[in-house]
Amino acid sequence: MLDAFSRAVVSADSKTACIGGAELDSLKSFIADGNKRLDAVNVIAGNASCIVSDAIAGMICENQGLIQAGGNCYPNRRMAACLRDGEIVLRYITYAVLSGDASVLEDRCLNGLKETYAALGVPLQSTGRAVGIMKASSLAHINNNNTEAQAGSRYKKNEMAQGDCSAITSEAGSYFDRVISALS
Ligand SMILES: CCC1=C(C)/C(=C/C2=NC(=C\c3[nH]c(/C=C4\NC(=O)[C@H](C)[C@H]4CC)c(C)c3CCC(=O)O)/C(CCC(=O)O)=C2C)NC1=O
Repeated sequence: MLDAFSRAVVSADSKTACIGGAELDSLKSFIADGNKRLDAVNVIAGNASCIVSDAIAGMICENQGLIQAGGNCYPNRRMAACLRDGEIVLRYITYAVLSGDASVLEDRCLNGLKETYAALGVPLQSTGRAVGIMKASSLAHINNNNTEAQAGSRYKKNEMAQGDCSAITSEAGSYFDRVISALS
């Protein structure tokens, strides 16, 4: 498992080189923008149960066969496993956002997941859709532009500093995209 710092060390060591200019510049911005990263993690983790349950509900709403006999969210035991998997995926994404590196997500969550799902008959496309909804909702939370229209009675305005979140948004988005592509 790597993070932005250990990744720089591993990459320098593989070239038998000292940590140099470009690597230090990228670490400098990692530190300078650290509070944005912490806010992003906090806002996803703090809204995780809402983000997960909304995504699974949305996935089922669009494909109700999932909760009928023969569907992979039927009976409740499977529904619970699906919600749990949504939480697992989102949790590993928060770890990746925190460390600025996807390896924790790749190694501990995605490695072998597609094969596991294939063996269990868990539909990959539906999982991808749920992850896509979690992505939209998480990125809205990072940018603090989640709305009452989207969230209904569960709407919660997040208290955090306003600023340019474009870099952390696209980085966080890339971790969701990794999950989707690992499952397709
Ligand atoms: C550390 C990381 C980690 C991951 C990622 C993980 C995933 C994981 N999901 C599983 C099952 C499952 N996963 C789902 C998920 C879904 N079904 C659907 O229709 C939806 C599309 C989707 C939810 C979005 C379901 C229904 C099962 C149970 C399948 C079965 O027992 O038939 C299983 C099989 C064992 C079990 O049931 O607990 C594993 C290992 N476990 C882990 O420890």
